[in-house]
Amino acid sequence: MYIYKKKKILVLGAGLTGLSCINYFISLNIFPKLNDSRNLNINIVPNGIEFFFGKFNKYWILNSDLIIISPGINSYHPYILEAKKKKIEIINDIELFCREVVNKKIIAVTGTNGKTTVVSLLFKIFKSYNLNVSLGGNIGVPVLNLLTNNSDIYILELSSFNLEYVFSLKTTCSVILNVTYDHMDRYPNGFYDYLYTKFKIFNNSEYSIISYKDKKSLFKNFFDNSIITFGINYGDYNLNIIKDYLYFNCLNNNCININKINLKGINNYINILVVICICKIFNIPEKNILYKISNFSNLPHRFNIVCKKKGVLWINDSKSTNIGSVISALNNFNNIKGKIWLLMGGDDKKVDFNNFLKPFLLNFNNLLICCFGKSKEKIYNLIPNISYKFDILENVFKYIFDKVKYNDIVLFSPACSSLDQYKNYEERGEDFINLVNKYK
Ligand code: UMA
Repeated sequence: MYIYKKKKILVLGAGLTGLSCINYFISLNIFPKLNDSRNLNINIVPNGIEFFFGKFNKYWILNSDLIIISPGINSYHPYILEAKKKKIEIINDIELFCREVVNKKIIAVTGTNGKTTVVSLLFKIFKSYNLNVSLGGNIGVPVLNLLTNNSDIYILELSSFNLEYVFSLKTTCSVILNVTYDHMDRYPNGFYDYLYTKFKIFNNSEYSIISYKDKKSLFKNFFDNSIITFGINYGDYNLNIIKDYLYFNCLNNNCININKINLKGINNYINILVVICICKIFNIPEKNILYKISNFSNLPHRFNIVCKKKGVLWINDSKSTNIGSVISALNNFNNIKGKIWLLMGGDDKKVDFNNFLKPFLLNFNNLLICCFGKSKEKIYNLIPNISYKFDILENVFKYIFDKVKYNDIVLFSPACSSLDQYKNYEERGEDFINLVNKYK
């Protein structure tokens, strides 16, 4: 039982997470302070809460007993570093949640890509089996808002930011789907800093699930044999892809026809494998699993075919905000007849593209890269002889629309965050769709 009364509590960040924390404390009859470095509309502040908007309040930060930090706030901010030096306790909303739900089953899913697809599909399957289940976290519903559901099982999508300040996470099942370079602007000590943060998801998990490939490479010194692995052709839970069929070693009725499911692409087939693995741990009948897999529509902006017009395939993969996702998208086009027009750009989050992305792109002899936005120079300079640069996405369309030919693919998989030119990846994806419809 944690006692918060009499503590000087500060909630940092007044977005979805911060406000859910404020409401949680108010429900305990505790009134923390609220601080956000942006000038926000004061109407969002609940009655009785003292707030400070416009900059971080150094005095408040360094004179608190407990700071609840939002995921969007950088741990390397000088005031946060100073608070850590003063040994002020810093936790996040996930930690508050875990302290409340000690006797419930938690499934926690992290990974650079695929988290939302996996948790959404899992949630649908669990619901179809009438389990009392809730879904939240990075997917958009702050976890503290789930407490009132009083569920038996909580499915949590956790980003690396969510894992930074959580200490009491205890799960039935934790998964790292994949780890590739991302968010290097938040992890100045580099990739391993990001990797170790993700690894925290296994600190207290009954079943730890990870890809066979990542276990052998990235995490080779981390595990004993208790881990469950998954992968294509290898791993405890494995999948073979033969022509139009997915063969799963873990299903009795073991194959799925890929023409009968909406989730497309190799990465999505792996996501399905992970979902099956978790469902098996929870003893969900195969008929529920297979029925929901066949009915599940791909989520928007994730490798969605916008249209095929005059033999040209236009694909919106705006959710691709890192190297791993553009590599997965391109992996689906190893043997195509036409050209691949790859549209990349945005805020690169200080990730180095030379290490993995450039050698991968060089494998394709039919690739043309159109780069735009803040990172256009950086992307252009990777392979200048096949690249073109533009300020905005519409200029890309003006250039390519009369050059694309039958059998070509236009793949909008930006590999960068959208925040330099758009509100979010959804707005960027809508822009792409509108431009396809305008120029096709
Ligand atoms: N803020 C500051 N100073 C800063 C940074 C932020 O004051 O230096 C303030 C902002 O002004 C804003 C508030 O903090 O008012 C925003 O907080 P936040 O960025 O932590 O965002 P929330 O609204 O709380 O949303 C968060 C997640 N955001 C991030 O991780 C950046 C949402 O994930 C999540 O859906 C939500 O909690 C509910 O749990 C979004 C995301 O982009 C979708 N996630 C990243 C990703 O998927 O790549 C990790």
